[in-house]
Amino acid sequence: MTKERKEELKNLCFKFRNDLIDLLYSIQTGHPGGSLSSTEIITTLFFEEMNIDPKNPNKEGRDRFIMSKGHGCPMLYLNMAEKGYFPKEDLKTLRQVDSYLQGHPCAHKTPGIELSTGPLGIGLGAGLGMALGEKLKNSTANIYVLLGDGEIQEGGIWEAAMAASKFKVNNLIAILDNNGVQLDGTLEEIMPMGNIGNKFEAFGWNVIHCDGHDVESISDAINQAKKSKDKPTIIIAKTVKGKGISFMEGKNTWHGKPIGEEEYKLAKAELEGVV
Ligand SMILES: Cc1ncc(C[n+]2csc(CCOP(=O)(O)OP(=O)(O)O)c2C)c(N)n1
Ligand SMILES: [Mg+2]
Repeated sequence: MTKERKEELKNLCFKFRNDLIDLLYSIQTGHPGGSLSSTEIITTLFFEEMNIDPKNPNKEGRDRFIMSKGHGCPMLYLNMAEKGYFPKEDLKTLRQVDSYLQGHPCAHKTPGIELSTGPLGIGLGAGLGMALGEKLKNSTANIYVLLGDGEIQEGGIWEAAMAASKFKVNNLIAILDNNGVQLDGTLEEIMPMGNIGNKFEAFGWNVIHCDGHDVESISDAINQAKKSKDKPTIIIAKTVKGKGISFMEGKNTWHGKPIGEEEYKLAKAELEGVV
């Protein structure tokens, strides 16, 4: 990745963080923590790596993105609006009754959403099905599944992991938003996951580690994943929940709570200090 391109993507991520705070403050609901931790992952996929066409969201042979940790979708919507899937103007309807931008992604309502999610643990199995389907069509499309680290405590994740290695779906690329925090506390407090990379390796996966807040590190990991010949890949992206807003960083209390007026002012001042 050139220095210029890296700078462009970093600026885009900065803008998305800023817009996210405005948006979630304005609607007084939504999930800041897990949206902020996946900013660079989603932006690298949508603006650097994925073969997609917002003007033709169902195009044959397109890459797929599944937001398995569905609660983080405000960041996904910001990326999709910037990309041109729907008007930016509509973002302000987020999580309102009758909006097509629901608090968890809805494939029936929103162009470009490949799978309705919200109940954790379903995205990897669905992604495996899509990966197999693409292989049957001799397509070169890749299926990307964004998982939360609390989410992988769901049993269905490990059933999908077993089957994915059996079926050798090298076009399935899971990315783990490894922020170490879930809804009610840290993973260590709630359900320690031990060495997640070793667990996936034992299930027959190709395991790659990257810095989940460095667009170049994420992009390199994805390009390495694309070279896998006969194994699905998991990219374990080290992240910080609430990244970019100091008082939200690493705090499960910011998983899903409305941003108050003072907190909003503090967050904005902090973001403005960055530029
Ligand atoms: C099956 C299921 N159980 C519980 C929930 C409620 N819930 C929503 S988000 C969340 C925590 C998820 O933590 P993690 O996967 O680490 O997400 P992140 O830290 O990236 O926000 C929980 C328990 C849910 N959505 N689905
Ligand atoms: Mg987490």
